[in-house]
Order: sequence, then structure tokens, then C-alpha cells
Amino acid sequence: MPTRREFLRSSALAGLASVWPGATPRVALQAPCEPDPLAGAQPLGIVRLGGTGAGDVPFHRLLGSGLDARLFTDLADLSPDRLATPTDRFYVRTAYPDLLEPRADWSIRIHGLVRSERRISIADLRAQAEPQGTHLLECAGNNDPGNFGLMSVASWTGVRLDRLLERAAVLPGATRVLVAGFDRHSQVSRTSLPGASWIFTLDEISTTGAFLALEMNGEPLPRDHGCPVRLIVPGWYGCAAIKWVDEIALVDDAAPATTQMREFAARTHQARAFDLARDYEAAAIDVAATPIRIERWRARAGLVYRVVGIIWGGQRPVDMLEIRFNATEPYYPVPLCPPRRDHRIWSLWTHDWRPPSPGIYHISLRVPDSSIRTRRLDLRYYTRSVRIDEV
Ligand SMILES: Nc1nc2c(c(=O)[nH]1)N[C@H]1C(S)=C(S)[C@@H](COP(=O)(O)O)O[C@H]1N2
Ligand SMILES: [Mo]
Repeated sequence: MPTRREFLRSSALAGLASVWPGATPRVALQAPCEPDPLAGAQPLGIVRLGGTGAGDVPFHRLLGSGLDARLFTDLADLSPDRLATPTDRFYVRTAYPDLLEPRADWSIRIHGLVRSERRISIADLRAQAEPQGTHLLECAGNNDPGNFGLMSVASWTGVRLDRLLERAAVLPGATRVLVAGFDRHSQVSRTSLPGASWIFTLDEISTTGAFLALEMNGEPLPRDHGCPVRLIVPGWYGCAAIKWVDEIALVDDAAPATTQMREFAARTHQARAFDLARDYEAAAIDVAATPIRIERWRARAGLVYRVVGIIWGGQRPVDMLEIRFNATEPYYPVPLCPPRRDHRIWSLWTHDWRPPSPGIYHISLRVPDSSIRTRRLDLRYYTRSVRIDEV
């Protein structure tokens, strides 16, 4: 039996569906702190979010090819019970390389500072594969303020890289590991350099729990997501999550940075594109937050706009955000209910808002705990705009 509150929610949901064309089953209301101040209020629809320079991109459709291919995830329909991204909606950055022949005998060459070079087959990996949990992936170039849809969440199955390296007879001089994947495309890219590899310290590999993934959401990796094997580095930007992995090399502190590391230096917040891998900071995602939809509600006291948003990234618990609706306005507290504890995925927050007048508002968030690093929030990177016609 649904509780009275759930019942109110679902009938409100039915109302929302009728005024939000084409979106019927996708909407579910975010559970705010108890009690819900909008319980019993009437949902009127959704107000579109945009942003300066926002593109009007179609969602869940592969656009372009090779290194220029993109598929954007629609973040607007996330709800507490639907936080994982279905595989066919998971963002794509770089589609299956047309020069890559699918091979049954795929193997990864492990070489460099190891006692003896060896190859590990997909069958070997499959025999060791284990569930690795649910993790968010975000492209470091997730820069479309219309949506920020180069970001998704999936559950993964694979083999931890530190476990694999324990069996690789690594020589004492090795301090770092290079992971490389197939990256040759017949078409010259407009936006990106070919060559996909990243160098990690051995410590980064074990503290992040980096793993070679064979499955996402319980199915073998689809072609565009790195079939048959890709790297996932929990908490790091997607540029380090090498797809179509075919090489692992043990290296030392003299190893030059890869073209991929140099290409993504600015987007991973490096001071510059250093020559040596050892000068690169971890390509970690700091705590970030952005609105994903704005719901219009008629409450007894008048119109209320409910800003629904996500928080992701970082490694530490966060229990409070602050939201601002224009540069000249103060910040208002957004308590996170419950506090954010699982930093592997995004979680939802809401803020009920009564705009003082019609107009354009630019919504940004910050974390009041100044001991938490928020490089992109500090840059107002995830600011989104909304036009309010009626208050
Ligand atoms: N071989 C290869 N791996 C790659 C890339 C690439 O171009 N080639 N792009 C990287 C980037 S920039 C991102 S954001 C992620 C995207 O993974 P996805 O397409 O499965 O979402 O893959 C990474 N792995
Ligand atoms: Mo990316």
C-alpha cells in the first residue's frame, strides 16, 4: 500500500505529465527534506534551463563519428530511484574506431619495467572479473551549458588493475603505469588528437580502485564504450578512462607525458601541459553541482519554482550547498537531505524558489565548507540560466 505521501506524489506526477508534453514516464518528484512543503501543491510543468552559448543538442543519439562522435545524456529526468544511466543513454565521447577490426583473440600486452613481457587475454580477464560498483564518468570537456550531458553513471564489472599488476612481476624501479588503447580513425578529427593513453602512479591505481571493465550495467561493453575492455578510474575525468585497452606499460619517473595528457592538461586543471608525466596532478573531479530541471508548482501561497539539481565529484562528505540566482543576489543554503556520502555517483538536491520578478536568472552553486576543493564551481563553470515569465 502506498503511504499517503507517496499517493500525493504520484497523483501530482500524473498532473505533471499532462502539462509536460512528451515526457510522461520520465518524471519522478525528488524527495526533499521532510515534510515536503509542496505536498498537495499542483504541478504546472517544467521550465527549460539554458546557459550562455548553450547548444540545443539532441539527446541519446550518436552524433558524428570517430573522435568527433558525441552522444549527450539528458540529465533532466534523474530521480532518487533512477540515478543510473541506461546503457543506450550513456554519453559517448569517441565512437568505435573504424580502423579497429573486432578480434576474438584480443589481448593486452604488459611490458616495460616487468621481469618478462606477457599478454593477458580477455578470457583471462573474464575469469577474474568481479562487480566493481556504480561509478560516474564525466568528460573533462563537458562544456555545453545547455545540458552538461557528457556525464553518466553505470555499474561496472571488471578486474582491479592493482590486482593485475601484483601478478605482473613488476621490477622495483617501476613507479608508474601507462594504460593505452586503440585510437586510430580513418577520419581526421576536427576537435581531438589521436592517441589514447594515460600514466598513473602505482599509488593512484590502488587508491582510486582503477579497474579494467568488461561489462557495464550487466552486459558486455558496447562497441562505443570500449568493447572488449576499457579502463575506469573512479573519481577521475573520462579522458583517463582509456577505451579499447591493448597495452599496459610499467614506467618510471622519467616517463614523458602522453599526447592525451597534454591535450587534456587545461581541462584536468594542470598548471600547464608538462613534458613529464610525474608533473601532472591527479585528473580528479572536484565536488561540483548544477541544476538539472526547474519544476513550476502552484502552492497555496502562490507560484513556487522547485530547482532540482545534482552534486557529484569529490571524496569527502558534503551536507550543505549554497545557491545563488544572480551575481548581485546573496547565496541561500541548500541542505542536502540526506547528506552526500557516496562520492562515486551523483546525488540529488532541491531548492524551492520564489523569484522576485520575471527575468533571466543565472543559477550557480558553491560549497560553504571552504576546506573542500571546488575548482570548477569556483569558476562558475556549471552555471545555468533560466527565463522566468511569471511570478
Ligand atoms: N581509445 C580511446 N579511449 C578513450 C577516448 C578516446 O578518444 N580513445 N576518449 C576518452 C574520453 S575524453 C572520455 S570522456 C571517455 C568517454 O567514455 P564513453 O564514450 O564510454 O562515455 O573515454 C576516454 N577513452
Ligand atoms: Mo572526455
